[in-house]
Amino acid sequence: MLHVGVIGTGMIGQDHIRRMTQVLAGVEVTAVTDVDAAVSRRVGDLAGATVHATGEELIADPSVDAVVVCSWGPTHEQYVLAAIAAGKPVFCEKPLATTAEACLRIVEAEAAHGSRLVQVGYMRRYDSAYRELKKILDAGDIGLPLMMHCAHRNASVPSHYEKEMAITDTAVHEIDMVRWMFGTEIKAARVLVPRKNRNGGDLQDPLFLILETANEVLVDVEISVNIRYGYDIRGEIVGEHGTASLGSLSPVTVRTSLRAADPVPADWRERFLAAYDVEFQEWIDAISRTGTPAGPSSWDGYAAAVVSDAAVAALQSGSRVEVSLAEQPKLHGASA
Ligand code: NAD
Ligand code: ISE
Repeated sequence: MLHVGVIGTGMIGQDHIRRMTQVLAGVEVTAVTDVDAAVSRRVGDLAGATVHATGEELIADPSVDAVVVCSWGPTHEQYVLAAIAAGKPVFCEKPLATTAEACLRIVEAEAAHGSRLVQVGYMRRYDSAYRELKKILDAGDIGLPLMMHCAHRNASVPSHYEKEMAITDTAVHEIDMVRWMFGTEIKAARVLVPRKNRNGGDLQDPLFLILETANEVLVDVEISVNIRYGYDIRGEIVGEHGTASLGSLSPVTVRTSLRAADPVPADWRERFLAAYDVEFQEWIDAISRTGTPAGPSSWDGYAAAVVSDAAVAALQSGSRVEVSLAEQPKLHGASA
């Protein structure tokens, strides 16, 4: 049985605690913490977990074998570094940290530790539709990939959501997915800005992000975060002699009153429900078997942050911005 401590008991923290206590096997949530003590007390009592005053106290708790970080992005670095210092595996929700420099500090601390401890919550890699798309691509069924068209649409976003978060918090999922899907780094980013959605207040919404991969695939991502009608994630790869796209979201279409309708998910919890389950079960199994995670690494978290920084710079300057990565440590695949 893997004993897990969860830092941050907000929306996704509660959802991951629910799946670890009610859905998945081989795991027990033994400790929780949140800066909002009332929330962590309520969530901890429900889960039958010890409630700690701070993340550091939770990490030091001997009843915690592994740590899950679900607090706000700017707090991720301190907790991931503390878990590495304690030698405990740590699953960190995306983004790994909010700056590329902070992500690099995590990569370096893990490399100095000498074995992998960190996994980042890029759950699209566990979604059955994205996995099928990659299988088709890798089998060569549509020829070499040339382009990919994506859309990342949120019905709405919380009031603390700022302009750059369309890239650093939202499109960062496509940035990670593209690196994984095409098995290559992203070399440059551009951002085009259409007229504003009047639902978006001060936000520059939508945005049109263009990524260039190192092997010359062009990827466009429409990022709309106030589209009202629901949560809609799209992706179509254009190959040399065919295309492959994420399918319809619903196994059932309802036809009535001269209309045909597919339900649209309300938010990420509904759309990626099964992907989060698979992501966590694979993480629990890997840590229980080997003590080492096998999913998206701190290097993946770092690379996504560097590309998202380049995209933010492209948004601010209106120009094409090249991506420049640090040297990859041996632990993450660089050859000696
Ligand atoms: P949220 O605001 O609902 O919850 C965050 C919680 O962290 C809050 O309860 C807050 O009090 C707590 N917190 C803040 N600072 C803290 C600290 N120093 N120590 C302990 N707790 C602290 O936000 P959320 O939507 O649950 O997002 C949390 C993280 O999960 C973010 O990094 C976000 O990007 C990520 N996320 C990922 C996905 C995904 O699809 N993988 C979806 C949503 C959110
Ligand atoms: C949120 O943090 C997520 O990660 C969701 O998957 C994404 O769709 C949303 O835009 C983010 O704010």
